[in-house]
Amino acid sequence: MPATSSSVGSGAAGAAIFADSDSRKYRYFEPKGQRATHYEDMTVDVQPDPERYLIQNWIISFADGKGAYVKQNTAAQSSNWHAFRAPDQEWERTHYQRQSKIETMVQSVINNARKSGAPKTFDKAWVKILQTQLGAWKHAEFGLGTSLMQAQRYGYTQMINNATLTNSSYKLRLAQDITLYLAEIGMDLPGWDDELGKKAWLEEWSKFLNSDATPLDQYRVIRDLMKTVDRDNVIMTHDSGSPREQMMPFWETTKAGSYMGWGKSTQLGYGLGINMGAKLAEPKKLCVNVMGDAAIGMTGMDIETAARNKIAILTIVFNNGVMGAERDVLKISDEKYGSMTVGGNYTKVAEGLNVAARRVEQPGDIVGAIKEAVSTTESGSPYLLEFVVKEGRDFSRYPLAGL
Ligand SMILES: Cc1ncc(C[n+]2csc(CCOP(=O)(O)OP(=O)(O)O)c2C)c(N)n1
Ligand SMILES: [Mg+2]
Repeated sequence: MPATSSSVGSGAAGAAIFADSDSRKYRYFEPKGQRATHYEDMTVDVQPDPERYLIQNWIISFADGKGAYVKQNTAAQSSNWHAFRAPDQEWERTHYQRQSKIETMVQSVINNARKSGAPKTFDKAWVKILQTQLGAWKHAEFGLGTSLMQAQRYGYTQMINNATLTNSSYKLRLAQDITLYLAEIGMDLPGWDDELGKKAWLEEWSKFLNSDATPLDQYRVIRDLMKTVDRDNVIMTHDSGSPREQMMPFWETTKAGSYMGWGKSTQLGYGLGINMGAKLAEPKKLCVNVMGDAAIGMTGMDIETAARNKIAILTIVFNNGVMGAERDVLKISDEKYGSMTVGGNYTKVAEGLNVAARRVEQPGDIVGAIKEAVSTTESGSPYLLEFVVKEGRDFSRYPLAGL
């Protein structure tokens, strides 16, 4: 009779003796070598597969019946994906270990160079190369990293996804390492200008940041907000969706803890709660959440909580009448059901929930409205500022589908 946990009375490993308990063979997979490597132990069969275990086929599938992971997802083909092993055998732990080793190495190279006074002997031409060429290289690495990250979505098995992702992460890390390295050595090199890249980038974006267009440009609102509030005494946050993409690159913090950036695809509307939490923790600071119209649609009634409890937050709504961030991914449902369309008048909603509010449509009114909103929060009441904005899918990042 086979042993079961009830016949044995314990589910602990080793509590029962099975027919093959003493077998020295691997039950689920054949290791490449004599023994399974740690990598194999940790990654093989992490993803159940209809060809091996899921006799009922994929438990989740797309509307057309296509399973979650199908071989056609990737142009790379194999007669046996199960046998795939990444040549570098990387998984999370080795990945973090290697990265931390690299960081330590970079840091000690810099420390040693500093100790020996190396920066003073740097050739001028070499400094130029570091500043411009090496400085440019980080962008290429970043681009490769984000593209690889995107590519893994189309991988067939998690073994492939894992291999692609760890390598993508190395690319992003290298971009970051170059940035940090240049910032670090730049401190020792007279005349070093690590603002060069940033200046060029801001110039490229100035037409949005300084836009007088109507419907308003989100970047113009962010620029004016940044100029108007006392950035030393704020806690900013953004919601999921385009507002995150718009705020993250351009909001310049002046103090640690003054920006709560969060979430890849976090629940829309979450920022409102985060912002109330921030205000409760730091009542003297101006706490601002920048959210889209779909985002406030998810949780917006909670501004009444803020009014009732005198949690004097500032909610900024970018009303573009659409779920802009979903433009690439909701094509069919938008054609069939108009699912992208959202919107309404959030100023009226706010007023109905006892929150003072103002709807802004003209660029010249932005600053005045922000000042009015801030002074209301200073008097202890929440405020909602609604900006009527363009759809706005112009993000400062490499184009990737889905947010
Ligand atoms: C509860 C929830 N539903 C769906 C999503 C997926 N999602 C991410 S962004 C987005 C649209 C955001 O629209 P909006 O808040 O209006 O911002 P916009 O991109 O239009 O500026 C959706 C539906 C999510 N993150 N959370
Ligand atoms: Mg929207």
